[in-house]
Amino acid sequence: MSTTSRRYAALAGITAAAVAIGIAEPVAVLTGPRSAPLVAVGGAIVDAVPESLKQLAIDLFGTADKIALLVGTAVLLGGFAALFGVLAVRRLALGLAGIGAFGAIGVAAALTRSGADLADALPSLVGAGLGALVLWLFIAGPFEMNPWSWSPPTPAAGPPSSGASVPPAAGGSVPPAAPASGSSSGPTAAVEPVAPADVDPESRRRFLTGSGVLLGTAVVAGLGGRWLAGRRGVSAARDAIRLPAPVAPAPAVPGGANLSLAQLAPYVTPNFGFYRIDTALVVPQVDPDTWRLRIHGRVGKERTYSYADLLARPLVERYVTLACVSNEVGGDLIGNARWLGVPLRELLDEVEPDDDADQVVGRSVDGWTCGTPTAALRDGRDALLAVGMNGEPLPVEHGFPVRMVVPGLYGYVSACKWVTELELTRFADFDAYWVPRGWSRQGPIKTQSRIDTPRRRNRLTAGPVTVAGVAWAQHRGISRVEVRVDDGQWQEATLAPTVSVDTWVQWSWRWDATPGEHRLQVRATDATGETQTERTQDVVPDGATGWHSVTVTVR
Ligand SMILES: Nc1nc2c(c(=O)[nH]1)N[C@H]1C(S)=C(S)[C@@H](COP(=O)(O)O)O[C@H]1N2
Ligand SMILES: [Mo]
Repeated sequence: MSTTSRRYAALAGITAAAVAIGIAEPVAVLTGPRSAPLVAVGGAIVDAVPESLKQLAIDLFGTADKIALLVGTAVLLGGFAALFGVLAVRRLALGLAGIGAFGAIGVAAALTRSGADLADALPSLVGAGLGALVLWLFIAGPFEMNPWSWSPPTPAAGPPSSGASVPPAAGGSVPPAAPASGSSSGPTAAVEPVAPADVDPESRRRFLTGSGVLLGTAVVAGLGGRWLAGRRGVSAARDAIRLPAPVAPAPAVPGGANLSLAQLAPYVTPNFGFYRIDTALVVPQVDPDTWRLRIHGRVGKERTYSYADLLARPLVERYVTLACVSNEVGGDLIGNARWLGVPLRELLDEVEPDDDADQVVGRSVDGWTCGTPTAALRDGRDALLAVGMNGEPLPVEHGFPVRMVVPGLYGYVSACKWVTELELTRFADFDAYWVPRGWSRQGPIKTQSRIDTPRRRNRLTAGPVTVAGVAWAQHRGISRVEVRVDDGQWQEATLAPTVSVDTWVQWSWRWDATPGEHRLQVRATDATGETQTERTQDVVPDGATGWHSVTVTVR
């Protein structure tokens, strides 16, 4: 097979795959975005890949890891599709089998997502069916496009797929030697395609126009489907919500809590800049009108609450700093917001948990789970079933309509977004999502500190330089932050005021910088008197440790 024919064949395969995936998107508008094959397969990959790989993806792409995964999946798929096209020229059944296999993978992925029903198979089925049709059109159908099935003048060597569509007159241009180079692997094998010079220009034009039109259709259908799905989302319902005022408002942020330095994270993280971590490839769209929270399991009285039930209760508002266990030393997977919600303690009191129910499993609408110690939800800390974030209904990607927020615990064991179920159980009986994937059952936040300014590439001049950053030990509080330069004496930094022990605190230190390269280091001590350990530990299994350092050059 010539390189040129192989390229055409690959294009036919890619076009077929693009049609399959593109057309599946508008179908998924009916069956739900998670049933679209690309998202379903991507989601299955997210759940299946080893933790180390996932961490690598977060390291490489940060919070763009999902886009990277979708693009990666699409590129890989394109490669296979090209291969199927080439195979199809040799034997159509092989190409069709390839598309069928991928359709089956799409169906399997869509059906094994939690909460899936049979209809979720539809986008992959329709897509694979149309993809197969396109491949057939190009390779052997009425739209059959040369060059590969070019019919040599001698009928004996004619491939079975070359039909009446080959213009007989053009046959005269085929050099008589061409059939001699043909494969002899049986009646279904295509003859070795002729050189590009022998391609019927009419046929080639038709081929390129056809694949161009189909590729365009696939892109329009794909993007159109996504757009439609977005319009069917819950942003309109969210916009219509007016949250009641809290009966217990958050304490005012004390003046000076925010040092307002250019590179320093603001004391309150705006919603648009708040880090986002979750396993959801498409953001769950949960209608607040039909949303329910069921609290059940090892309880005396199982209860179910609606969104209106929650809003009718006395709401409290609290600043709580959320942190991700995957945050590296010096990393930015941490943010502080003002959360409005119902104290979880009150809801748990109403269901009367059994004494041995030491774990509360929060379950999201997409099946993700976290396991929180029941004690942490009942010991008086401000653990909330949150409906508001910084004065707005929860942003959709931060868990709309309702999520959990628990001061002092990493998000993976406590901060269930799109929560729809709380199950009282025991740690001995159930492992939540990340536990079998190598993470610790218990996830108390470790004392940490970060230098936000100066940064490595800043141009510094000798003289006074403000070194500043944040430190956190949620629910214990920070009592001291120290900085040192080039392994010198630890110097005590000034702590800015803070709202409560549940949030981070800004700190600053005046450095009399001298010319040369210097290493700045920071460490914090929590209110129990324990100083952050120097020992470095990776984020797995229960959070990174070590001192953050920044090396700068002063002129
Ligand atoms: N439904 C759901 N909730 C989730 C997660 C998830 O994957 N799915 N990830 C958790 C993790 S690991 C963290 S750190 C926080 C992050 O919350 P944010 O995205 O609002 O910052 O959400 C938690 N809640
Ligand atoms: Mo996390």
